[in-house]
Parts: sequence; C-alpha cells; structure tokens
Amino acid sequence: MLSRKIEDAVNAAVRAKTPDPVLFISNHMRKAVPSVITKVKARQILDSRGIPTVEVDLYTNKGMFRASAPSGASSGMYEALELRDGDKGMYLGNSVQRAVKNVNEKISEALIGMDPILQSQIDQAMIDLDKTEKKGELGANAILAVSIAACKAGAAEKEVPLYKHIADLSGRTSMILPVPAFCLISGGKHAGNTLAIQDINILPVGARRFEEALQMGSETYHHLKAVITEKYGAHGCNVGEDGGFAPNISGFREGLDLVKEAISRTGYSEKIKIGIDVSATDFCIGTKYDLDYKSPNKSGQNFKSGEDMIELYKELCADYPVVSIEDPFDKEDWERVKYFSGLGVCQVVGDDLLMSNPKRIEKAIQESACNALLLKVNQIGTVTEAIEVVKLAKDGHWGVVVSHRCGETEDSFIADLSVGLSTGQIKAGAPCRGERLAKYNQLLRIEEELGDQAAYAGDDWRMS
Ligand code: 2PG
Ligand code: MG
Repeated sequence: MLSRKIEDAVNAAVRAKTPDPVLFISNHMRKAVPSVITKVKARQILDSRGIPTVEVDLYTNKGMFRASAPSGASSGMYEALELRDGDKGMYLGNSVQRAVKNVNEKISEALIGMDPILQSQIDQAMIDLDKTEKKGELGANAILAVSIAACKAGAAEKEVPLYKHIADLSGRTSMILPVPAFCLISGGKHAGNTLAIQDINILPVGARRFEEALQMGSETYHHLKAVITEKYGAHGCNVGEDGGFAPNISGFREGLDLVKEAISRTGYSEKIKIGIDVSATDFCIGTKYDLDYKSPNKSGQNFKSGEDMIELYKELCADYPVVSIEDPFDKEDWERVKYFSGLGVCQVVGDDLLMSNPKRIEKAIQESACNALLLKVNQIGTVTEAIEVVKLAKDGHWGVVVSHRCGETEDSFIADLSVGLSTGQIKAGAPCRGERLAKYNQLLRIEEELGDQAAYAGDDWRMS
C-alpha cells in the first residue's frame, strides 16, 4: 500500500516536471496519507482584559492548528465551568495552569491517533474523559480550545475552508454572511460609567454585503465619537471592554439619542437598526430593577418593577429603530420575558436566560419565553454541542446570534461558525480593537473567498 503511494508520488513528480522533486514528493505524500492527531500542546496566554486563558496547538500530519478559549463577565450555574487555579498569588487567582496541564496530559493522551475530521468523536472523547455535567474536571476552557483547534485541523484535512467544514458537520449546504451587531456604547459590567445596560449595538440590516455593513458600522462609530466629544468632551470617548464608547450617561434614552444622531450623520438612516443588551440580571434586586445601580448617590432610590420595564421597552421600540433586546429581565423572570416576547415588538434574545444550555433552550422554546439564542461557545464547551444547540434554536424558529465574550482573544473561529451555521447574526463588539476585528476581518475574507456565492443575511437577519 505504502509502496503504491510512493510510486504514485514519484510518477506525479515526473509528470509535473517539478524543479524540486523531493519537496513535491513530500507534499504529495503528506496529502495522500490520512492525518491523525499527533500532538496536543496547551499554554496559558492572556485574553483582551489581561486575564489568563487557554491556548492550544493541535498537530496533525498536515500542520499545526491553534485555538483559544474566550471568557466573560457573566457566568452562571447552568454554563460549562471555566477551570481557574484560584491561587491568589498567581494572576489574582485567575491562572489556568491546571486546565493547561489537563490538555497536555489527559486530553492529549486521549486524542492522539484520532482522525481530526471526526469532530463529534473527538468532542465525545473529551466529554467522556471529563465525566462531569459541566466539564468542571478538565475545564470547559481546556476542552473548548482543543475542540476548536480540532475543527480547524479537520478543515485542513479535507482541504476546505473552516466555515465549509462547519457547514458539513451540521449538514448544511447554504452559507450566509451574518448581520453584525456592532457595539457602539458600553455600560453595565463592561464599563466604568453609570449606564446600567450593558451595550447598545447597531445592525446594518440594509447593507448589500458584509463589507458594506462593516463600512457602515465603522463610519457610525466614528460619527458617534464626534457626537460624544461635542457633548461630553474627549473623555466621554473612553471605551468599555467590548470597544463601545462609555460616556458617563445613565439613561437608556441618552445613549439611544447619541446613537440615533450618529446614524443620521452617516446618511444610512433607514439601513441601520438598533439592538440593546440590557443584561438586566446585573441590576435586578429581588423582583425590582435599579437602573441607577452604578450611581452611588442615586442607587436604591428609584426601583422599576417588571411592568415598568415592559412599558419602557415598548416605548423605546416605538421611539427608536430598536429591533432586538437581549436579557430584558432577570434570568429567572420567565413570566415577564415570556409576556414581553409575546407582544412581538422586537426580537427577544436569551443570553443569561439560557446560558447556551440545551435544557434551558428546550424549556424556553416550549414556553415561548424568548425568540432568539445568544450562543457563547465557551458556555457549552465543544463545537459539536454548539452545532446541536443552534439546530435546536433553528428548529424552534428562533433567531441565532453567535456571540463573542468580553474577554476575547485573536481567535476568529466564531466568524467561521456564524457563516457555517448560517446563523444570520453575529455580535463581536465594536468595529475597533484587534480582538473584535479579528472576527469582522475574517468575515471580510470569507465574503471575498465566496465571491459570487456570498450571500449577506441583510433583511433576513432573523433567518426563521
Ligand atoms: C454578553 C457578553 C458579550 P460577557 O453579555 O452578551 O458582550 O458579555 O462576555 O461579559 O458575558
Ligand atoms: Mg448579554
């Protein structure tokens, strides 16, 4: 068998009249021999907040494939567990050396020899090895980084782009460029201003291509910088963790007015819609909401009830081009979110409500609690399970937003994931800062590569 392959390679080299037959034969042989995972090596790196995370280099006969795990501010009891060392003397307890060790020893030993194309078997091997429900033994940060690296290796083995491999894994043939939700204003836990809500995003649904959407996002961002400077001075342009501006405002309307003004200065008015991530769990006290929770002098004095919040959202959707609201209520306030979704005034996205957890998603679909999934891959922990929850959401006729975390890395995997799964929406932060642009710039490359085949979700951003 091997001698036959060598003979084929030599014959091919002769036919090609190559000036470097040795290199030609070695490349030919590398392609002819099916790859297996030969080595998995992890290290500790820092994410965009300067907090440790796991990076993995996974080797096959085709080369080395690198991936890393993101990390966020919100974490809950239903999501996969990030393994951190907890030694206060090391990165204030945040180092991930145990997760790194788990990759270098246990995971590496289990995966060496496996075919990188077989994503679900690779992911299952890690799940079996971990044995806990939340991946707390090996660490979801360890498992996810390996899972993504294996996915990249699988694409290389098939000699197809990553998004195409992901589409194959999910049984899809269509590949759609998503509408980006660019973070323009940051608040909540992501910024030091007094704004309670976490971010105000813009969605260029009226663009014809992703490239045009990125241009619209960037131009609006820079107009907003001018609008904020005029009103609050240059210090109002400091940015939050996702790259959105963080002027010292406290009201929904103040932020929305700034964004509306910036959009009108671009001239794209009808083409750009607005999304809000309220992240209401962060300022829910009992059953009431404290929109002033970040203002020491006002906090605790003016609570809003769930009903007040519903009224507020209805008004905002009427007064501004708001088309999507994420986590409008506390993550356990199923009744209110269900009632609000039923009004049909906008897309209602479940982030903290669902935590990308299949059981929570199933429950939310059955109860029509919301109508879109925010998918954070590190909350679920493997590529295979991410594909499964997207299928679940789509079968339930929901929208799907592939999402970054506030702690990001240069890894652009979620860009390919959003195209491969045709989610229609991606939220990857401001059109600024390297770790955010890694995703948007990758979408530019994918659009270029798809050429005539490239389709931008545009008005079909909800895709269901
Ligand atoms: C969110 C994300 C991204 P975090 O709430 O949608 O903005 O935040 O990564 O802090 O959970
Ligand atoms: Mg959120």
